[in-house]
Amino acid sequence: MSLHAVRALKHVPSSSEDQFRTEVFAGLSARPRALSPRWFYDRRGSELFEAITALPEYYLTRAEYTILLRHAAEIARITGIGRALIELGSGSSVKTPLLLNALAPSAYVPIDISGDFLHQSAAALAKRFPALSIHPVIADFMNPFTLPAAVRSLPRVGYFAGSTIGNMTVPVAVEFLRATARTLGEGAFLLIGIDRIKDARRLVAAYDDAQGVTARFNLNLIHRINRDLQGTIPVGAFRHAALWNDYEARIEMHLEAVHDIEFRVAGESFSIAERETIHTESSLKYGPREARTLLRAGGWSPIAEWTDPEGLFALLLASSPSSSAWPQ
Ligand code: AVJ
Repeated sequence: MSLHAVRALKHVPSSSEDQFRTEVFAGLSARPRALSPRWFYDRRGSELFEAITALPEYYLTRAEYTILLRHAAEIARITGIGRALIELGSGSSVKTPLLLNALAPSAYVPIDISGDFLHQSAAALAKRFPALSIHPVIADFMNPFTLPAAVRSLPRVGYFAGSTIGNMTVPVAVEFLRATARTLGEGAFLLIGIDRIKDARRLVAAYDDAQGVTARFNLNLIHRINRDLQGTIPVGAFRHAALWNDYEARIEMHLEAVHDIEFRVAGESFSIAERETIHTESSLKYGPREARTLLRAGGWSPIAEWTDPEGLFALLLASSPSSSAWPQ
């Protein structure tokens, strides 16, 4: 590379800021307007999400924790101990130790797109589990990635917590599951948390809590646009809206304009009319059979599942068939 090229690169904004601007322009120009929920998670957004997981209305994290508390030993009896544990989208700090204790993995591979967060949580786990060999990988697990050499010869179990799969459309979820099956290889297990369809009021309350933490989480996206993309959006002109879309079986979060607004983002002008919304997140929910069908479509065979006592949330265990297995 020539010196000139190196200099030029220094002035190119970081690729993620570039991508953020491109997606915000596209999302605000589209109809309906929509932004990807992955932009929620700047530092403040990650803190707000942590606060959400402790809310009385947000049952998901507590339910999954309860399931692991009660059933981790049984999970370990099925998978066996000593596998490599590959956590997709790590940082579920409270749940991971329960699995580490039960599965006694010979290696732990947390995978996350945010390097900062990844190294911070890996360091915390290293303190708690000094004998555990930890190999953090910075990657977007939606794209193919290679596992660290240290775990290549070990049998694997993947963990995808929190019903994060709910943020994906069904075709994207299927593609993700297939890519994960390829990465984890033959004879692997996948442990995946999937939130269930339930009473609409219960669902909406989980995404529109009384303390307004989820509202702040949603509105933080406006603050982020203003900060990172020199936006002039009046934050008070938007309100948080959460609704249950029964036909699509998903919770939708929107930012709804409370009056007509005009603003600029990175030099571009935009206008939004009163009551128009920006769709910021979809969180798909699955019934028991639908969840199993989703896993099968993604190349996995469901073999066991557990729920919390109220049946709000499910943790499913699936296996990736070895190539010699005849489909049953
Ligand atoms: C992290 C995607 C599982 O959809 O429940 C929580 C994110 N959004 N409250 C979810 C979220 C609003 C969460 N996931």
